[in-house]
Amino acid sequence: MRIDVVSIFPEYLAALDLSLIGKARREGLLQLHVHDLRDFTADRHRTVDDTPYGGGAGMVMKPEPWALALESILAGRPAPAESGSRAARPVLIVPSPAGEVFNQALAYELAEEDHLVFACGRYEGIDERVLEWAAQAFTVRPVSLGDYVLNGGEVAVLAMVEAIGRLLPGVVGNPESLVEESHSDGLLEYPVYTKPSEWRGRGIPEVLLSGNHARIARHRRDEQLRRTAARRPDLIEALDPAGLDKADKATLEGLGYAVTPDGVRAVQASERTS
Ligand code: J9N
Repeated sequence: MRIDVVSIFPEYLAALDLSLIGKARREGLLQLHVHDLRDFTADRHRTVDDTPYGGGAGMVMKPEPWALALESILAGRPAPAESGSRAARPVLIVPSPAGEVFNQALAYELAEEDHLVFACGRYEGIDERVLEWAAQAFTVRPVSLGDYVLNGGEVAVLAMVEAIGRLLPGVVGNPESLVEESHSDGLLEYPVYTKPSEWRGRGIPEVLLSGNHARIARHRRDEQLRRTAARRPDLIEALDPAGLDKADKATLEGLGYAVTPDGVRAVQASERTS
């Protein structure tokens, strides 16, 4: 996969030289290129922003530097290999609190693409005409990291590139660690423990020392359900009942949920029998 990032703070993306993603780059599994938007300005002050038409707070990113930066990225794409073969459109991801919310499903979807381009806005945003114009050559996707406000897209890009990059073939050494983790089954992960078995007066659940793998699996599944009900009741209500076994249903009922073929719903305290 190739990823290009355009930013007025290219040094912000230096973290992508480190750890798993840095290793993937050095091994050629991921080609990542960071571009300074100011290199695509033509004035002495390398101006990237201006005041908003219609008034209002803050500054808006000017369109022309964005068009020149994106055109230079498009110009660097390899020509289609043979006549009649057309390369997939690159995807232009624009971090924005007004975008669709990034999640693991979107990470998997984007990990299938050949070419991602991230446009990091600052200030109050990028002139909307850039997104309209870019749709001629890119699939444009405004994406939010979550319902909170950042000063710019760079931190969102760090998170998204890490989430996507670790799904690329060969990046995570043991691919089994990708399937067992949080959110892949719609539940939060179970709590984990390591040595010593007693630490500062605190033990660990006895069952983990039993060697009984079926009981351990059941205990962990119940901990996932309990934790998810406590922290993310929205995920419990989104579960597909077809993916729940008898013991799951019993645990959920004990946690105050009713499980029917139609779904899982919270039972009002006043409706509960036991
Ligand atoms: N989720 C999210 C994105 C943002 C941005 S992108 C550019 C400025 C702010 N805030 N929150």
